Amino acid sequence: MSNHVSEAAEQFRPRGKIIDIREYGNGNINNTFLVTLDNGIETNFILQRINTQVFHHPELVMLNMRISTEHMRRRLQTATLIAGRRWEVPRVLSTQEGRDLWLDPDGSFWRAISFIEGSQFFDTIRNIEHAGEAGYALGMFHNLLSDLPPDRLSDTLKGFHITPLYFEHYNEVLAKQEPGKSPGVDHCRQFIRERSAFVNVLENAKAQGKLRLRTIHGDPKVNNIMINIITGQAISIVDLDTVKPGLVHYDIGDCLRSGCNPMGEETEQPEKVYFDLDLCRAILQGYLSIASEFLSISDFEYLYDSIRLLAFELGLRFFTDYLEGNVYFKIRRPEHNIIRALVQFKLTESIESQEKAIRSIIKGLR
Ligand code: GN1
Ligand code: MG
Repeated sequence: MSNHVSEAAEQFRPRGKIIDIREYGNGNINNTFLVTLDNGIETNFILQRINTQVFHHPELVMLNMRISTEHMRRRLQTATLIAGRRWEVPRVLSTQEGRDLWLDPDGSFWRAISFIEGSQFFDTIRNIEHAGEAGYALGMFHNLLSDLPPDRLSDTLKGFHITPLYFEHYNEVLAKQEPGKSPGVDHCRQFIRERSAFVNVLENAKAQGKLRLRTIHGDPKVNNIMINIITGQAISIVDLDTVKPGLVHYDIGDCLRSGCNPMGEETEQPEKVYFDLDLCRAILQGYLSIASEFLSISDFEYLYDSIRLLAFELGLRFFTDYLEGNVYFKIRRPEHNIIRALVQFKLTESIESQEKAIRSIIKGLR
């Protein structure tokens, strides 16, 4: 466990005695812990050490989190959106000095967030109902933030989901050092080469004014969607580090690339990966049931591309990180990032081979 974790937990402890701290979740960037308190009833909170190699301005990350969560909570009080449903917005917890962050003696930043009690997450979608709930959760999130002007938020991660910039960086990494040859490396390089024009699809549409910036989540993968343990309904979407201005297409694409891959993004068997159309339909249905009102015709036109692009982009990011010596994503073995890349590229291929069917699902839901 990281240094200073118990000391950090003490900074945010509202009331009660800390009885347990354990590593929690499967994040690729920050270190996350679940802290359990004994304060009559057992309660938990989430404690995280922010990876400042990735997030250079943790204070702006926290400010974005404050602005967006407060906005969502205000909307929830007036909205008629959730008739009969429970929906929770994670709360930022303060230190005893009233701050959002605690800086430990080694220079690490810590922050704490409320835990959504009575909920659990899954790394893959279990069934059609779960898929619908995942889509609903993202739609709910976009809906609650649809009237928060994106320029109220800072750009806390420059270039995030700007695929042409990832592509440029990939080419720089290649130019610096020719990677050794192996079937995996050769396959990835060719796969990327064949799609070099496609990387611009969303950014071009943005530049042409066809798609506009909104407030987005940035990372709405399946395991960030919290499911009510009893009812199976989605009750929250967590991991708000990347809430910032962006295209909703990044979110929709990311949610689908994550949700429609029944093998999961951490599978060791890339050859078995495929994109599941039934899950795709259910996620989109859940999403559109609450989000279609603010999507334009041209937003719909780019949905297919966003699904294909976000799978491809994540593969490109994993592969680049592999070539660069794993400087961004945490790994558990040396080949981890190239296997992850192969998984996303196989998923991309499966999306491409089902283009017609995916477009017709989208058309049917408009
Ligand atoms: C990272 O740390 P985690 O697991 O929440 C990454 C996402 C990727 C995801 C892939 C800030 O998210 O963009 O989709 O890994 N987050 C950042 O699992 O780069
Ligand atoms: Mg994240």
